[in-house]
Amino acid sequence: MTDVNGTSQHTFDTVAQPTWCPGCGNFGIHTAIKNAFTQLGLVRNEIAVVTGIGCSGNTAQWYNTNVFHSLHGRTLPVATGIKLANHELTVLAEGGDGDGLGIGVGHLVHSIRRNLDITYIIHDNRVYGLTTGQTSPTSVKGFVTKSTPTGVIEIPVNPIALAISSGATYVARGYSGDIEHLTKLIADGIKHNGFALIDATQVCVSFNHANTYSWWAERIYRLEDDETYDSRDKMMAFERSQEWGERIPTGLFYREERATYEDELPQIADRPLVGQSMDVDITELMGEHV
Ligand SMILES: Cc1ncc(C[n+]2csc(CCOP(=O)(O)OP(=O)(O)O)c2C)c(N)n1
Repeated sequence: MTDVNGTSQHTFDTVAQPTWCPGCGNFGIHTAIKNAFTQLGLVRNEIAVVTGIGCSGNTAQWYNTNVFHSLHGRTLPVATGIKLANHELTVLAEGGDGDGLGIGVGHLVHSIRRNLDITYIIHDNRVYGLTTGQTSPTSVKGFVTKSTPTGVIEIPVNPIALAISSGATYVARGYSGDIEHLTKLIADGIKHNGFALIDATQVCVSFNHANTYSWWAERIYRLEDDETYDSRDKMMAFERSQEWGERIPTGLFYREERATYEDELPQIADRPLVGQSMDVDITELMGEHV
C-alpha cells in the first residue's frame, strides 16, 4: 500500500537521522520498535507514537508514523486520550526512566490499572540523559552524578515489581543491545490486548559509566531459557522481579488476559469516538456556566 506521495505505508524511517550519541542504547530500542511494526505488518497511518521529553523522547522525530512529542512525564495521559478517541489505532508510548518513573509515575500506575490497550516502553538508562547526567529514579544507591556528588541515597524504583503489583497484564524487560529479543517482546506487547509495559534497559555512553555494554553482557539472561519459569504465575513473577545483581532476567515476566478499559465502555463499542456524530446541542450545558 502506498500513500499519495507513492511512499510505502510500511516505511517507518524518516529522511532525517537520529542525533543520539554514537553507541547510545536509544538506537537499539528505536530499531526494535520499527522492526516490531514491520513484523506485525502494521500500516503507519494506523499507528500513533507518543513520546515524553528526554533523549529518548526525541525519537518522535524519527518515526514516519503519527507522532505526538508530549510533555515531560505526560506520555500516558496523551496516549490515553488518543486511544479513547480512536481505539482502532495502535498506540505506543515511550519515554525515559525519569519521564515515566519520576515525574510521570502517577500516570503510569493509573494507566496500568485501567488496562488500556497501549504499549509502553521505558528507555531505562538509569540516568537523566538530556539534561546531561543527573540521578534518575532507577539509579542505584551510591550512584555518583552531578546532582548526587556523594552518591544517591535512595534505593531505586523497580519498574517490573511496580507494574506487577499495580495490576499490569503484560510485563517484560528487554535490553537495547539485544535487538532481536527486544523486537519480539515489543511485538508481543503490541499484540497483547491490554497495557503492555516493556522496561527496555539501555546504556547511556555519556552519563552512565556504571551500566556499560560489558556490564549488561555479563549479567543478563533470558527467562525463556529457564524451563521452571511460568509467566502466568504472578507470585513467581514478583519474586523474579527482585533478582538483580550477578544475574539479571530479561524476557516476559508476567502476562494475563483481562478486559481492557476500552472494552468496558459501551459508548465506543460500535465505533470509535472519532467516527461518531458530534451533532450535540450544548447550549443548555453552556448556559449553566455563564
Ligand atoms: C516539567 C519538566 N520538568 C523538567 C524538565 C527538564 N527535563 C527535561 S528531560 C529531563 C529528564 C530526562 O531524563 P529521562 O526522562 O530519564 O530521559 P533520557 O533523557 O535519559 O532519555 C528533565 C528533568 C522538563 N522538560 N519539564
